[in-house]
Amino acid sequence: MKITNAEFIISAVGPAQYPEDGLPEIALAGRSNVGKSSLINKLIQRRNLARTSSQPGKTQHLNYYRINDQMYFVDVPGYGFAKVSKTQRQAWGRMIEAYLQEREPLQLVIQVIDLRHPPTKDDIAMYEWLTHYEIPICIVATKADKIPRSKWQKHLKEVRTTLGLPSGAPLIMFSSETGAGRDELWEFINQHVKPLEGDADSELAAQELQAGQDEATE
Ligand SMILES: Nc1nc2c(ncn2[C@@H]2O[C@H](COP(=O)(O)OP(=O)(O)OP(=O)(O)O)[C@@H](O)[C@H]2O)c(=O)[nH]1
Ligand SMILES: [Mg+2]
Repeated sequence: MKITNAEFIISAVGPAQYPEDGLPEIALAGRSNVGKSSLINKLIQRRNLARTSSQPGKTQHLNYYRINDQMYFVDVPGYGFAKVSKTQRQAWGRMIEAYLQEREPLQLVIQVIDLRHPPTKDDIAMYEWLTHYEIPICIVATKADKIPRSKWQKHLKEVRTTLGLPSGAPLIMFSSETGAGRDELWEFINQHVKPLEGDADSELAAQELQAGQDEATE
């Protein structure tokens, strides 16, 4: 996928601030510090567009990034972050749940988990919640560079078993450090996210998306 344009749009605190142009949205969900923002940066090949940090809980709003004027990546606050007040955590929870359940342009949730460890209780709860609401989901197991290649399969299997992923459910291994899994994830996105229909611009965007896909599969 060739990224011609990637822009930070807004750090939204609620629906009133969500974009209104109807472009498809892909949300990144996952535990604090698991590597959601780094994954966005790697996908769009910008070093630091999405803010990353070694301190968990940095991303506290829904951060919108517009990619090639075709889609948004929405960086969702990490779950399981203990160092904020309970009230604050509940407020975030409500906003995120409402967003995930009701947001019309949302076409895909990328749930990011850490390949090094078995999915946590929070990961499992999130996965079950998303599947319960029939939200299209792709599991991405990141930080693959942190474990030896010889152990990848074993860890992937553990992820599948612990989450109870049905066979055929998408699970992609990733590393924001090395870029492993980047092409595969773009291919998945291009196959599963439908471009906005209706005007000449988006027709063109659809063609470009297709071209990007062809490029990725060559
Ligand atoms: N080695 C390695 N480190 C990574 C990878 N992805 C993220 N990290 C590191 O993990 C830490 C957290 O990454 P972030 O991308 O900020 O995580 P996040 O999920 O956005 O965190 P919050 O916004 O706090 O929820 C940073 O120190 C990153 O450099 C990866 O694939 N490999
Ligand atoms: Mg983040």
